[in-house]
Amino acid sequence: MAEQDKKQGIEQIKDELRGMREKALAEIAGTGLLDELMKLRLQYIGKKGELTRILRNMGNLAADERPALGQLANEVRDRLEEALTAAAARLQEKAYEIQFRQERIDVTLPGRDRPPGSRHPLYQTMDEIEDIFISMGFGVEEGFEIETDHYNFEAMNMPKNHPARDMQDTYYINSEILLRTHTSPTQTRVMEKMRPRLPVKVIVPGKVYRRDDDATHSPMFHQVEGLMIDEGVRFSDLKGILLAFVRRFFGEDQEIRLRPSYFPFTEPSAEVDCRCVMCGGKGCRTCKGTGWMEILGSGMVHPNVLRIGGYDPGKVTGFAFGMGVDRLAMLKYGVDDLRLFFENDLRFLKQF
Ligand code: 2U9
Repeated sequence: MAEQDKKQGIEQIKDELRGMREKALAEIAGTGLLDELMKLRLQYIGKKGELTRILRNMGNLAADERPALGQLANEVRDRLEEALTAAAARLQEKAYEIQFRQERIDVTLPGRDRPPGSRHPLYQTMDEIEDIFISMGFGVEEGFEIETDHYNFEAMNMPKNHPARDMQDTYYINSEILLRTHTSPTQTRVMEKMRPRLPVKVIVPGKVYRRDDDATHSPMFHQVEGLMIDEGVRFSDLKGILLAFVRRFFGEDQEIRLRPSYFPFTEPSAEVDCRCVMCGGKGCRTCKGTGWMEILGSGMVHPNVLRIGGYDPGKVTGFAFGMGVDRLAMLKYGVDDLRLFFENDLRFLKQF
């Protein structure tokens, strides 16, 4: 009788295992969520799960019966493990499919328009001026916009109380430091760096500052200044270089005219005119009927300026010139208000 009980016991447990297997397989097949699969794994074959609970009754069985039950339990565990793994792979595959569908990029959509920028007309003009002088053997140097009183004025033959200092309404930072009113300080720095080597042949483009603001004056504007020092440099060299420049910049049919002038840092000095670009020299509103437009200042470097820069005015001579880039750009492109260059309205800038 006891034997019969045990027989029933083992068959009962086996049935229970098989029942559990079928129920678990159905639930695994039925779930659509990875989270749920994890729960089913714990519920059926986890340490505290169904399988463990059913096998707890194995204690009542005879030792020789246990292996057969152990084998079935292992088969059931392996079968469920296999089903769980397969289901997980299937669900992962489905999740990827959804993710790929959501993240799909339509490569046939038109691209976003990013219109290219362009160089500012003032700097196009500056580049052009630089290229012309580079082709004639000049180097290009950019100095500091914040300068000392010494380099901006003293070294340019304008000692304190010199009347020419009034002509240049200066932004002072303190009594010795200022915003440069011309690019000349850089030329003196170049001379100091170069000496005693010859020739010195350099142009200096850059921003300069003066307290001024109307249709033809801006508190910040642009200059290109040039300097050439060597033994035997003559006024005719200056004239030749400037004529070559004007012809390259405004056209090969150009002429220049030099008028005597005064600058503290050159002696003699001359203002340079070229034929009016609007009327070609016939006379119009732009040139006030004269047929000529003023475009440059120039002269032979003053002996004091050479001396301060470290060169002996008894041995070498030099010429210098200065031009306002903003004014040249206005003339070249027929712009009648300087302020257009500084407003950065794209409707204006796009025309260059
Ligand atoms: C050194 C020696 C001499 C530079 C020069 C001018 C004449 C001149 C103006 C033109 C239009 C300034 O922008 S503007 O208003 N410049 O007339 N500039 S000679 O002379 C120098 C420079 C450096 C060492």
